[in-house]
This record gives sequence, C-alpha cells and structure tokens, in this order.
Amino acid sequence: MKAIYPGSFDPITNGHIDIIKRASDFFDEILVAVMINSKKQYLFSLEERRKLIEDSFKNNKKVKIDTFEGLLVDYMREHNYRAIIKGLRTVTDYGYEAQMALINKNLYKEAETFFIHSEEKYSFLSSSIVKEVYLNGGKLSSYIPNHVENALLEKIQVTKN
Ligand code: COD
Repeated sequence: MKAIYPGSFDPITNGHIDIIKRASDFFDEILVAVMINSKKQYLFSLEERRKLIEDSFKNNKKVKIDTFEGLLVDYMREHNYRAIIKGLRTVTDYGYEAQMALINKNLYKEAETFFIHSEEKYSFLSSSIVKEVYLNGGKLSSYIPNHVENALLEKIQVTKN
C-alpha cells in the first residue's frame, strides 16, 4: 500500500527524514507532499522545499515527492491515496493532528491517518526552531542534512541583503 506524508517542510529536518524512513518500512511507497499550512509564513518557496527533500532521498526509490496547493483530501482522491502518515512529538502535536485526522476523514471517508512517534532525540525539533536558531546566528548541524544547512545559510544571507 502507498502512503502520503504531508507537511510544510520549511525546511525538511532529520526529524521528518526519520519519520519518512521508518514509514517506508511499512508501506510500499511514501509520497512526501509539500503543501501549504495557511497558519504559517514560509522562508522557502514550495519549489525550494521540494528540492531540499529530493536531495535528501536521492537513492531511495520508495520515496516520491510532489507539491500541491489545496486540500490534502483532494490530492488523495485524485491520486488514489488512502493512508496519511503524521509524526507526533508531544501532546500538543496530538491535539492538532487528531483534529486534522478527523477533518480529513470527514471530508474523505476512505482516509486513514497513521501516527508515528518521533525519536526522543528529535522530539524538540521543528522547522521553526531550526529557522529561529539559524536566523539568530546559531547552528543545529546534527539535526538537519548538510545541503539544508547550506540552503539556510544562503537564504539568510539573501534575506539580510
Ligand atoms: N519528529 C517527528 N515528526 C515531526 C517532527 C519531528 N521532529 N517535526 C515535524 N514532524 C511531523 C509533524 O508532526 C507533521 O506530521 C509533519 O512532520 C509535517 O510537519 P510540518 O511542520 O513540516 O508541516 P505542517 O504541520 O505545517 O503541515 C500541515 C499541512 C500542510 C499537512 C496541513 O496544513 C495541510 O494538510 N494543508 C493542506 C490543506 C488541508 O487539507 N488542510 C486540512 C483541512 S483544514
């Protein structure tokens, strides 16, 4: 069975990568869907976010990537997906993700959400924390791939000029 892992991925972190790798042990294909969360403002464009994910999974044939602006369930219906993967770090994540799972099921009754708990070492990690640290001159090199760190440093340089 194939599954979809939707998110903002602004940018992808080792926490996301760990969820994708672990999910791919159970599903035949993981489609990482780079989407829009209307509550967030993005540092990277949709296309830049897609490229950073692509460069993280160059040799993994099970992982596919796509971008979509619209409802997750519309993408799922159109491309014949039923399984949604979500990562959980904290109780706060659960509250939000449970609401999303119920909304998605309400909009598309074939949709089932599968939750994977984050590794303890990634349970504090989020794209927002990564951006905040880098924008203030700090580093979190063990929590993001090298190419993501380079893209962040470049983006911050451009934003400052
Ligand atoms: N460890 C484990 N899991 C993690 C970690 C970590 N360190 N960091 C993030 N995750 C998980 C998150 O819990 C989430 O499951 C996933 O990874 C993606 O996280 P983000 O932060 O990149 O993405 P979000 O939460 O902004 O994504 C929200 C969506 C874009 C999926 C959502 O807004 C959406 O579905 N938008 C499309 C419109 C829609 O259909 N909305 C729903 C109906 S209102």
